[in-house]
Amino acid sequence: MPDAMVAARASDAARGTPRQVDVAVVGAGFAGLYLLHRLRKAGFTTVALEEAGDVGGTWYWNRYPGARCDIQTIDYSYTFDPELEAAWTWSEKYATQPEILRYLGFVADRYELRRDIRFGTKVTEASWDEAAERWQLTTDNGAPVSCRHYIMATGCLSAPKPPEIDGVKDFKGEVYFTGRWPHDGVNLAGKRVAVIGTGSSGIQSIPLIAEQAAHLTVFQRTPNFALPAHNGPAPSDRMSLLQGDRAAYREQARQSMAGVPYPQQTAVSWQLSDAERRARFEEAWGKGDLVYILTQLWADQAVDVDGNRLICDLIREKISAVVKDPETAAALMPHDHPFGAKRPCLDTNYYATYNRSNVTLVNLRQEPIKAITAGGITTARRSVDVDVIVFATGFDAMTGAIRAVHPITGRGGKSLSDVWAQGPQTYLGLTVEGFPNFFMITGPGSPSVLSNMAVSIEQHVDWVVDRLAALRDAGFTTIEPTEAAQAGWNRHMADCSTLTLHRLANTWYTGANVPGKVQGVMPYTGGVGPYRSICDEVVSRGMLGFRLTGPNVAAQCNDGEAVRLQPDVRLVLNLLATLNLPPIESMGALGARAFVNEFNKGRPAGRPIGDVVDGTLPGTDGPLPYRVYKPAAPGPHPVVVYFHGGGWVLGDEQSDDPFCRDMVRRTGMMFVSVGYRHAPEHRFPTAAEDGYAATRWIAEHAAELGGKPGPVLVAGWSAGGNIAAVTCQLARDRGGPDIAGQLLLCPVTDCDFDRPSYNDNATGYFLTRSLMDWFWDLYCSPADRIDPRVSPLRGKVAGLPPAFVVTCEFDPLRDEGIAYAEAMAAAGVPVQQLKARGHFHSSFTMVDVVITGAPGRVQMAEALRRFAGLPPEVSLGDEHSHGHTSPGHRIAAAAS
Ligand code: N01
Repeated sequence: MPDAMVAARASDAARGTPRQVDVAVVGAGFAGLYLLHRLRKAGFTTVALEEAGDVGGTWYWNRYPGARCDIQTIDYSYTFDPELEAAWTWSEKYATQPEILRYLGFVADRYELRRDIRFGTKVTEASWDEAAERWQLTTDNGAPVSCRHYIMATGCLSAPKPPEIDGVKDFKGEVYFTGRWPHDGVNLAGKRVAVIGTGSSGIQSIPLIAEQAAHLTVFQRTPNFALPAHNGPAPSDRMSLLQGDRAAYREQARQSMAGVPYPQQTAVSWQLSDAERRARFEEAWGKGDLVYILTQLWADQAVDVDGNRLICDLIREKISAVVKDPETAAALMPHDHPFGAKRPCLDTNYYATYNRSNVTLVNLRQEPIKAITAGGITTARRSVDVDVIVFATGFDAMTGAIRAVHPITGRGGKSLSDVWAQGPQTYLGLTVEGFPNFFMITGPGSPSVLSNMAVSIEQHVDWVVDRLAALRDAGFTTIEPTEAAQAGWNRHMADCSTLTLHRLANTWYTGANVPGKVQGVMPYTGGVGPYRSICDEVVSRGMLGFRLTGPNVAAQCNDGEAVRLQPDVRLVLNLLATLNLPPIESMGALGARAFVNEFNKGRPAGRPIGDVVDGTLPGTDGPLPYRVYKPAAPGPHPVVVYFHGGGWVLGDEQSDDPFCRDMVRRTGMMFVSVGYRHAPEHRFPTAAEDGYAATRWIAEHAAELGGKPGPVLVAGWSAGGNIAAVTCQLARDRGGPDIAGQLLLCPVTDCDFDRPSYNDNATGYFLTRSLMDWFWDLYCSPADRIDPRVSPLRGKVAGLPPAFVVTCEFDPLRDEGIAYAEAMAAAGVPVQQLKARGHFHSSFTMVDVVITGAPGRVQMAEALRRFAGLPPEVSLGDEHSHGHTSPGHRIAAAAS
């Protein structure tokens, strides 16, 4: 219904006439204020409904002693107006809550925002009125509101979590919640105080409460990592970067992973000596900068448990150096989660506070709270009498802020609570299918709390307001994501959650802190810059995944998924695209080899294993080089003969080094990588015959090489997969050697270029159709191409060893790999397939770059162990948990 008719109908209404606006916003914190400013500038009529008595959002409510931001304030600021930036100077590196609240008040005054905010007003219900195409809101204060668009700027941590402890009502003393601290302060002097909870709020407030209280007892369920803030003036190095080129500094933040302008680390932990790692750690510890220590030590710190554990150990050392009582120190050391998987805290004198004589730590893991009584707190071992209890027990995060605030009813009477019963479902973290014209700022599914909120809020608000303006200009009155787009985003979210270690901790990020809440990683873990580019891409692809309607325009729906690639594959391909490399096939064979060598130098070094030994073996026409990769555990180990990729033209026995090392670590088996001869110098069937000859020699000399005598296994990637497959056929036909299993990773199996994957993935995924053409031309004449020694799909496939065949969705070779697996299975060969969704030809060999390839390599390792008759345990490497495996982890693992 057109706005004018709605307004006319509304004006007829009697008492309680709704206030008509284009856009209603809930919340007047960082997000709500910027929204009001942008909406007004874009010509929309607006109102913000705010429960509090003034602006500030989280900074209005969280007034407990010690409350500060944990992102440096120069970064935790609005950047949309250079004049605003020039008009405000922060007094400290980490501003206090009162200063941040003053800043938000200053912003509200500067842009005269308060006139559009209705304070002291809670929305009690929001319903989508299908006929009017408007949201109808009721409130607990004043007239209802009718709006075309409804935007939740409710923050992620605004719904405090009940303490879930029996007897709170019986307590006769004072009770405070850090998230709802009295505005006129609390006098704790001379009182016996209990603090329950040691998250950021507890850790920030405990040192200051200890200074006032007669005695402070801290009830800790889970220790958290805390780092000294070293507060003071803003660091001069950061200030000079900002002042040197403010625009570039801000832009770098917008494109970064966490919303703070730091570069991506490239050195991996195992490339650094103990001394180098310690030096990096000490520097970070001295800086007092959460984002720095979370991102700048080594590249694997946030994605790999081994790289992460190094930091955990160093922090635990720091704790034991500060806390004098060893038992207290031990209780304060986190062991149950990777560093960063739960939000670490910035502290001032936190650990040292436990050296005070008026502070006691109660370890609830050893003595859980049984009840709160009239006089204090009773644990399994003692009763502690207190005058005051401070609950620093956290929030029903992300969804709580939206879902629990008020009933939201969308199209067809659907309730948001029901739609989210199994966890939040969103498209881009901004919208929900079935809820037209409904938006969330920093909602679940967006980077939000895993980023500098100020940067994410500006990006969200800009995106939403720009879209609303564009819709209005085009005559559209509704916007809603499609089911397919939302399902795709949820898959992408699950894919992203395998990138980091957040899934391995019980936190409010996963909903694990609220009993009964469905668990899964709620914020987007793919990074701020990538997220921004996806949102932009959705627009440039014609509002991909949204249905737009309007009274006088044809409906528009360009349905589809925003991201079909695995998140890290997308980053790799985008990076390659920006390099604008000439096609490999234009370089000539020598040039291409030189290019691949250079390219490989830029990748992370392979991981340490037991031993690496080079040698040569007698081939049919002379020696062939090989490289043996041995596990650290004493042998002898089953032997895997490995053939590298490179289209029969490129690479050598060392060129898949990270993959071989990774598989050795995961399988506990020995890999012998063979340097077979290359085209065009040595054309078909040299590579195949070299592969077969090498396999036979290795099988015969397994013991000399340090391996286990008996059947060998073969494995190979790409053209190497081709050689492995051919070797199995030749071994069957030529009387040996005995091969116990074959791992074929994206193998070439046929000379036919007509299968769909050759067209679907002809360009854009690094291995192109044209490059494959070139490889074939260099290796094999057209007449020879149907020979099973190069097209094993055309050979006899019965009687082959059991196979594990991996194919990647975005690979020209996908369909011929699947065809080979199916042909073998049809011929009675035991075959298992891994059809890797969202992956490209190089996904699994780009170890420590394409992190989402790790679960696939776990499956490959399991298959190889099974073929070798070994028990199924595989070293999960970056996959295993620090003790507890959260359901979120299981969700993520299942999704990949
Ligand atoms: O909440 P939390 P928070 N019995 O959930 C414990 C942001 N923030 O308010 O871990 C006993 O982190 C709970 O124990 P466990 C920041 O993003 C930022 O401190 O569930 N204990 C945990 O120790 C932060 O991450 C700043 O075992 C119970 C604690 O209470 C987020 O807000 C400052 C319990 C809750 O920790 C939330 O921080 C403050 C029970 N029944 C907050 N229930 C800045 O510096 C819970 N706990 C910007």
